[in-house]
Amino acid sequence: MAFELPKLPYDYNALEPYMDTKTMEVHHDKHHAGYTSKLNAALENNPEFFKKSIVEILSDLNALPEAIRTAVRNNGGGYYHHNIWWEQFGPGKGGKPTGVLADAINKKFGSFEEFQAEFKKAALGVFGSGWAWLVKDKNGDLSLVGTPNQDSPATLGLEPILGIDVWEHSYYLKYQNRRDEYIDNFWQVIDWEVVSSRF
Ligand code: MN3
Repeated sequence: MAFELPKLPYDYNALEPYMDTKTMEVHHDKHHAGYTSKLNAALENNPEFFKKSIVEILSDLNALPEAIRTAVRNNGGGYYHHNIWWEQFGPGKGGKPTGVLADAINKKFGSFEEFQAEFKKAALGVFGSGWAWLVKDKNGDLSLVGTPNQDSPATLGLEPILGIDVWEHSYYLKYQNRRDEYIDNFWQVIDWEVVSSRF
């Protein structure tokens, strides 16, 4: 059973004006689709890995034959991260987290606004392509990490709660070099119910 590209859970234009339609089309139908097909191609001759979840695979890259390890690290990471990416947004969302996630954020960062500032710093601090993440460790503690390329928090034993894709393909058509504006607008479309459910 090959890995499948999930359908976008809303229309391509649903996150306008914060994420533009053209970027959504290319990002989902070309980039995410590309990671998916390249992941499947990499695993083709080692089909036993299709029985594992993508998180299980990324959590133990050393279990993979060396010849396909880099391809799976890159494309498996890309596949997994974009699955998380689309799920965490929705039209008309935004606002702030509530409940236990809000409490944990306040405890760790002081306030939601301070968390946003630290998250932005992490996202701006990723040099070149990569992601910034709010993650949970094995003790349930929150922290922020930046990961280059498609390297995964899963490989570090961390669970992603919220991620921002800072590859240029995620924002360049609309924002060009203005990564900071893209990060500021990212909050407008976050579905905190989905994000909270990961915590
Ligand atoms: Mn991307």
